[in-house]
Amino acid sequence: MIELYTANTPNGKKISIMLEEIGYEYNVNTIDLNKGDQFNPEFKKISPFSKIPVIKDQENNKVIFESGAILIYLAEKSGKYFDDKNIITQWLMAQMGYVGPILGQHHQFHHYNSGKSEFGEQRYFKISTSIYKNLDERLLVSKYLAGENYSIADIATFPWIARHDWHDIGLKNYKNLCRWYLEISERDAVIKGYDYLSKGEKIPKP
Ligand SMILES: N[C@@H](CCC(=O)N[C@@H](CS)C(=O)NCC(=O)O)C(=O)O
Repeated sequence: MIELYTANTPNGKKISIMLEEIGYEYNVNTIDLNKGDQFNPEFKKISPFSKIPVIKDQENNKVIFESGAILIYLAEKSGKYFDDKNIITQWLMAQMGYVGPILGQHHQFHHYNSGKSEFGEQRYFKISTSIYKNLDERLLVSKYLAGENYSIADIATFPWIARHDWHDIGLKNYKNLCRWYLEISERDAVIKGYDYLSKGEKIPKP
């Protein structure tokens, strides 16, 4: 059994999707980020930067924070979605260090705080658009991000692209990215992991 400490965000959904993909039992512990649960001293003991997601593996009491590290841990434990480690690690790290942080800033300036900083809005819109283009180019020559097989790199990237309705970049205009997105959004585990609170939350259509 895996204890999952999470919230309804792209980084959180990466892990519920992975847990569904590998068929592990898990118990959801909701961290209410609006109420500041992440700053609770008990939570900080398992999450040094006060961020979700975190897991605790009840089988061995291991605690893992950072979504990329959690995906690697679960992939190694289950033996799934991490076959070609070198290439998968590159695409996973690109998501962790670039795609997620930039789209996260785009959410801040364009979605949550629009009108507050023209510079911020333009800067992150421009870089986010180039991320769509770069992912689209990759998916023209590769079925999945890291090659022919679905991997933890796709699982890490998918929930960020699932916020395309906030991005206003036009997912439909990026045919290969759209093809990848639609295919992944039809996977049973992805549908279930996306709606990990069982509230009927649907994956946004392109
Ligand atoms: N690099 C971290 C980022 C985690 C992260 O930024 N989590 C956000 C939600 S998506 C969070 O916990 N925010 C709470 C806060 O900043 O107070 C990871 O991928 O796990």
